[in-house]
Amino acid sequence: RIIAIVCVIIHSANGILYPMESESRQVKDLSGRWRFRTDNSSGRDTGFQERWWERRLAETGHVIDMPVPASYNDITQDKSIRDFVGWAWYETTFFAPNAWNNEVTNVWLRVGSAHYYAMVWLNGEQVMEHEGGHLPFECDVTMSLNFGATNRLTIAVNNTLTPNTLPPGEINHYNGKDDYPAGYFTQEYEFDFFNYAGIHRPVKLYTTPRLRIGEIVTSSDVTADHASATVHYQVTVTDSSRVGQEMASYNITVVLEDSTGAIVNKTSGGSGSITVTQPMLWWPVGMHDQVGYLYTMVVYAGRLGLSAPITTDVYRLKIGIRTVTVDQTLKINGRPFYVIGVGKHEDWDVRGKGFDWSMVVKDFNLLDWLGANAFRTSHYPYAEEIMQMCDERGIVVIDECPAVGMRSANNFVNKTLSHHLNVIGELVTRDRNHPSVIMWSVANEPSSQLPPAAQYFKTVLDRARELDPTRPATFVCNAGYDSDLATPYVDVVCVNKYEGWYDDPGHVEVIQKRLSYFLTQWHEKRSKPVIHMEWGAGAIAGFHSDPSLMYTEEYLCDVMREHFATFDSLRTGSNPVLAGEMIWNFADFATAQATTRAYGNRKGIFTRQRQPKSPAFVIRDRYRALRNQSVAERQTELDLIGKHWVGDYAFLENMTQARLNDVTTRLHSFIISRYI
Ligand code: BDP
Repeated sequence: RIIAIVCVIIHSANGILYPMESESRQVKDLSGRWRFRTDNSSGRDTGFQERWWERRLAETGHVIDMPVPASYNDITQDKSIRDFVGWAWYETTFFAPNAWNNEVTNVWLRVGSAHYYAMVWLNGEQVMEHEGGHLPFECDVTMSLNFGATNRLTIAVNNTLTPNTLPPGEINHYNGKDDYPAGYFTQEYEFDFFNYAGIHRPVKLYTTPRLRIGEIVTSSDVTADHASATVHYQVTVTDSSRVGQEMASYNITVVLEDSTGAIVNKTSGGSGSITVTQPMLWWPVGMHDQVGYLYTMVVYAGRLGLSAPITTDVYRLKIGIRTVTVDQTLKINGRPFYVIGVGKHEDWDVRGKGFDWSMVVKDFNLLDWLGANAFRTSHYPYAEEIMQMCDERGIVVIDECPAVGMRSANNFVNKTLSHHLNVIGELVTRDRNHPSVIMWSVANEPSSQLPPAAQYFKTVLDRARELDPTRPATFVCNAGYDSDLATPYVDVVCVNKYEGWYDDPGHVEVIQKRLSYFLTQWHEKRSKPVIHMEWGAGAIAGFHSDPSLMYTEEYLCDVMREHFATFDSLRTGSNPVLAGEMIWNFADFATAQATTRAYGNRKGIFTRQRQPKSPAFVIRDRYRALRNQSVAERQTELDLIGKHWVGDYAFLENMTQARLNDVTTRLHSFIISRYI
């Protein structure tokens, strides 16, 4: 058997603030070149029998260099490492400064993510265990560190998927099949991306005072005229030096600063609210000229001293003031928001799913080049650094759980459900302060036509809304509108359909009729806004034909034009069917090897190396036009109608005549379409 996973989760999902430096906190990044070996024993359990964590990994056998963060699969020339299933062992050493060794400092070890199951030892002592890739875990390692000396950190990760992991998978053993090699097995899964494994995000040490800020939860309300906002907050403080003793009275001060660092307002107490008059709202690209405006909430925590409060911890959290609501359509700050986005993957050459700033910044530049205003973290939570960039760049995020490939009834059982609820807890706790996150997606394409799916998804969607009442929740559906059982519980209907590809392959001439029928049916059936979350076609860069044929760049261009015509007929009017569109996929990506995949999935509008295929220019024309149109409309609405025509035309003076004409024309047609 390959590994029975038995464990106790030691880490706490309760408060997992991103490690930030401040006057009371230091961060030490352990990224770099680690030592690595796979456990190739037939049970993959020699590492546990021989207790590899108790000595230097090099003493247990041959070790190789392995970068962290990175997936290990594509780093070497060794096929057995690319396709390895089971326990892979990592080790690094680091120095813990003496300055950290004092009565008032705690040191935390935080793993940004490790796929799929991870066990962590520090100097031979087990300190953590965590199930699930894509989300961080951490613990207090103060008592396990050698201060003023070298420390050995060992992390074992196991990429084995079972019917109850998220995502699920299965190990197929070929025992008794004489025509296969002895002990042969394969890992199978129903999702369409390669199951990259390893330590995917940075491993960090950070210090906090013993009395520290553990958790900050924020949300905001904005008045209809946008003239005033209220920022609500809740701060949890913990004091590890006083566990089991009567807690001291904490002093918590919360200061809100604008983007220049000027103080907007301040208050004190563990929970409360701050009023902001004339707030700078957080807007996504395309809705306003001021995109991604962020305030900084500075939280000071300490004890009440005899004469004055003694501050021990300071944490700065970037927040955006904005609301998300759903009625007939999706609204940000009370204005209709139309999603023009992409489905993505964390997937790059060589490093696989490993976090890499060059790739991340490049992707954001491409999103801007495209004119996109959103993406979905298909099909798992992305790195926190990516979420921070979305906040700053005004890119809206639909934040997804790693529940993809739930295709059989044995995925909808209590064991999976309880893990799913944990994952939602970890995800919401990690991401709820990001203004860019406008909706939770609890799964992608589960078999929601199966009877257990109804109660299952009601439970997980309710959990998401219970943990975060400020955002809508959904899952992405590819069951039929007449067979799905779980969309009654979503706030926005999100559907995938590949018209012209999986449906009617090669027949672009039927796309408009069929797609329009399909989306309208969903809208009528559920009376909720609909986002077409995945559509597209395979296009291999450099394949050309006219008339277009499947797999050529021209074919995807044709598929796009037909979709755009349909989308335009459904996104306008007083009760629009469509609230958004997301092309699948931003870039080509690695998948499991299959006869239906030619060196991965080729539906990207960019190659895996991030070069544009010709469809990228087609979509760019559309997204940029929609984005600009929407800027002009919203700006007009805010600046003119929002002020009730009271004559504040100062902003017009700075416009060129051409821009003025443009705004005037758009304003005219906008008012006619919206108000007359
Ligand atoms: C959809 C899945 C997505 C796949 C895509 C495809 O949600 O993960 O990559 O199909 O087949 O069904 O390209």
